[in-house]
Amino acid sequence: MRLVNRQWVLRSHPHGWPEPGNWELVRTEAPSPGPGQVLLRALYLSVDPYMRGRISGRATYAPPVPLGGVMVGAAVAEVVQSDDPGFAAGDVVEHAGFGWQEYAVSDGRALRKVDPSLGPVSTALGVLGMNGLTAYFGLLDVCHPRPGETVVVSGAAGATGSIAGQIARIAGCRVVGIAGSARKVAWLTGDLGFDAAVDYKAAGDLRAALAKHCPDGIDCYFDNVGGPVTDAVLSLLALRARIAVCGQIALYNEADFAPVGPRELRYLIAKRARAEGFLVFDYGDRYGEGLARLSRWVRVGDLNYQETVYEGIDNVPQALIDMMGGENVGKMVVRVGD
Ligand code: NAP
Ligand code: FER
Repeated sequence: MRLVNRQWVLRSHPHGWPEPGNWELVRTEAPSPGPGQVLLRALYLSVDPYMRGRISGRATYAPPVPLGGVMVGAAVAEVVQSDDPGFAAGDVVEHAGFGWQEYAVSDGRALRKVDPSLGPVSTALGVLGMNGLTAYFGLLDVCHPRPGETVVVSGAAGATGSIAGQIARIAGCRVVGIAGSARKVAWLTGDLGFDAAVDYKAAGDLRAALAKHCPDGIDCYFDNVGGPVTDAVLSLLALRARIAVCGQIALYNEADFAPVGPRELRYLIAKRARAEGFLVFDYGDRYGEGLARLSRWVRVGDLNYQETVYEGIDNVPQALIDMMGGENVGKMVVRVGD
């Protein structure tokens, strides 16, 4: 059986915003599984903001994708053939290191089995995967929200922010979201049960709009975006506020470096506030706990989610670019197989 494997390889490093032409779709022969290995066929590929760092040519927390190398990325995949007794043909798995391609071989240890009874299998890339876990640990472990406190989430209608805000609601907090369209704001205050939400693109004076919804100041800030949005939030912190620095997507496509550093740190002084960066991978030994609680909240209807699904391997680079441009509501994934 000779299977054709289409793969996206990196051809050039973007300067500023990426373009599809930074990658090339090549056809190769699918790999054969070795002893103990599993052959996988992609069902859904994930596009994530961290990918912008991996194509920059500079080392981040992980090595960069080399020119000519297959683009990194997580996938939900179906087991085609298995020489690992823990996996059988037909099993659905999540593989963080799958890459932007149709087929991959893997060691069983890199795979997480996906339970299709929990919801669409694509959720293993979002609410019941990396984004849900990021929201769970970032909010609960870094922000330590207490009932009655005011929690602000930026990037609130995205894969991570939409979950972080709902966990804050479940924790008994007053939740205010910041997102980039009227449709997103309506989703946050409707289905997701946020107490308020602000469209940062339409607000004009964002600080004033937020101040109206946060009369006692902001106790916790789950920051997905940085930039001018975060400037506005920092001026409204409450005493002993906690900030989880999850992401700074507003800065990722700035050519070379952000125009200025974290601008408004002066506001942390009088409020004795704490800002802390975190990586979800540091919580690897607690993923079981996180996934169990996230699954339960989804099952009982406490946690809502949405996905934006692009079709076909041809569209993976565009999906990444559109996600960074805010075209997604909830998690952006690309369906590449049935
Ligand atoms: P996402 O929120 O689903 O998608 C990105 C969103 O960012 C877009 O939909 C867009 O929504 C918003 N955005 C883009 N440019 C912006 C700007 N200039 N100002 C304000 N908002 C902007 O993506 P995600 O995967 O959940 O990631 C969200 C953040 O979490 C990213 O910063 C990512 O790097 C970070 N992250 C961190 C970890 C970790 O371990 N620390 C793990 C996962 C993700 P609008 O329409 O609202 O603009
Ligand atoms: C992310 C954004 C940035 C992320 C990791 C980083 C896992 C790390 C950046 C660096 O090392 O400079 O979404 O997710």
